[in-house]
Amino acid sequence: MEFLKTLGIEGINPGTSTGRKHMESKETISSYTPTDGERIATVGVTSREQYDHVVEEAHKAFEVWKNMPAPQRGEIVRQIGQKLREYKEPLGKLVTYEMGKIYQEGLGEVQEMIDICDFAVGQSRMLYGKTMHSERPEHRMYEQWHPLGIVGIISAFNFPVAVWSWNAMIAAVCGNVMIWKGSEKTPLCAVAIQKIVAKVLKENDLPEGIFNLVTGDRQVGEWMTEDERIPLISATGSIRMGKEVGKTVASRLGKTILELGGNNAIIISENADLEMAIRATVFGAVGTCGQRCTSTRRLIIHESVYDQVKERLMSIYKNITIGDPLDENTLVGPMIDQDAIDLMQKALKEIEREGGKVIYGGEPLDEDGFYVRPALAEVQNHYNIVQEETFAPILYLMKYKTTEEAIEMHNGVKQGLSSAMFTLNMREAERFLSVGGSDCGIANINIGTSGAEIGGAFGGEKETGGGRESGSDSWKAYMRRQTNTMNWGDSLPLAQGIDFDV
Ligand code: UN1
Repeated sequence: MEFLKTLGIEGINPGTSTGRKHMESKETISSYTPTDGERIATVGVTSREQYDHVVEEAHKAFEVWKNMPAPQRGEIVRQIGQKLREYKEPLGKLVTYEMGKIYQEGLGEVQEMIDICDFAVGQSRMLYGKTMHSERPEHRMYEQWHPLGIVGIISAFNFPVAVWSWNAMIAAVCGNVMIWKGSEKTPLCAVAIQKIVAKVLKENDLPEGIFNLVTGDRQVGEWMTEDERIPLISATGSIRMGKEVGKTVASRLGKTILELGGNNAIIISENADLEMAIRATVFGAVGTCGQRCTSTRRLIIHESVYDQVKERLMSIYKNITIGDPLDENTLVGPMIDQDAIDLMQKALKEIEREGGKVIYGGEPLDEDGFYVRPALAEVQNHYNIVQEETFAPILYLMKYKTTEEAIEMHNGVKQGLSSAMFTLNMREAERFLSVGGSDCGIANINIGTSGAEIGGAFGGEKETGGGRESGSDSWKAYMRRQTNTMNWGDSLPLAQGIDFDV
């Protein structure tokens, strides 16, 4: 595997992955490739002692980093983006090999990192505060944004590198230092990124403690969420995990950015361009083997086009190439592991038990690796199983008659991440985007639910957690706002005209 060598992560990788070689770990976790279930390498698990060391190093690095002008921090991020461009292909391959998404998506994920670097470089000159007119004479009032300190980033296996970058690159230009806990299912991706970033820091004579990596399972995550030295935790993952993180961090009055599960739907209206709708649906439902938080899970189809859509989907699903994700002809790679397959199988049984019908696929393929045939099922929106996010390529088909009914079904779940409507009817489209329409953080017309660009704020409502990452003004969540009032006169007028003479 040439790309492992290029990235300097070939073979067994002892020691903790913080880049501090003198601290070797006793415990290790293994990285497996879902393509055939083989072990690729082992990575050291961060011990409590190492964790505390990392926090101290981060703290020291903050003193350096926060005092650098923001555009100079932007310059470091620019260099990281440049290195990611150089390593785009090997990194894309590693993402594919360790996580299982097809190579096109692996490359896309690295591109997403490059894009956020570019965005963050610009942002480093745009950490704007407002100026206000004071009610008092000879006073000036304005606000400034200061960094928070250490930002804890907990990311999931499905986007093993990009989610870190949306948080880390924005937080970095804001002046924060980072401690990243990647998924224990994709530790090598995190190590590869850490190495690239460490190189840039070294070339610039900056401490590696600006970007830190810790490795491990729940335990390491708990140290972070309980740690008062970390003012902000940004966590991506399941709703169950997010509720725990939210509770723990709230109990110490820390801040969180939560980006949790979705139960994303596409409404296909009778006014849709059906071919476009179907293409978007298939990419949304089977892309990343149904393991994106933005994956299309529910299809709400107008009754007049229901049969047509169902038949087209069945025929496309029959021809989807499933297999080695590094093979350019493959459209669907493996799921992450056996547990993921088991959960999918359980969900398929539940569908039938609740009265639904699996009309296509679902079965694991008889091969090494964790391959399944993506499934189509006819269901009712209120089924318990439909109300849940099953992190697998199962697409639920449902029928509607009126737009009201479609929107009600659409919003009738606990999650609120991404949503889409396919229609060429302007009234219907505007209605979907209006206050009475989709209740999600992302709402699209004539594009699917997944594959959001980094320029917009990414995240969702309800049990999706409410956090926003990436573009727009998401940077504000990584900073503390300070309101400043400056009296340049020689008297001391009080606000609200209060008279207080001493
Ligand atoms: C995720 O699955 O956690 O919109 C994020 C998308 C990607 C990000 C998905 N840009 O599908």
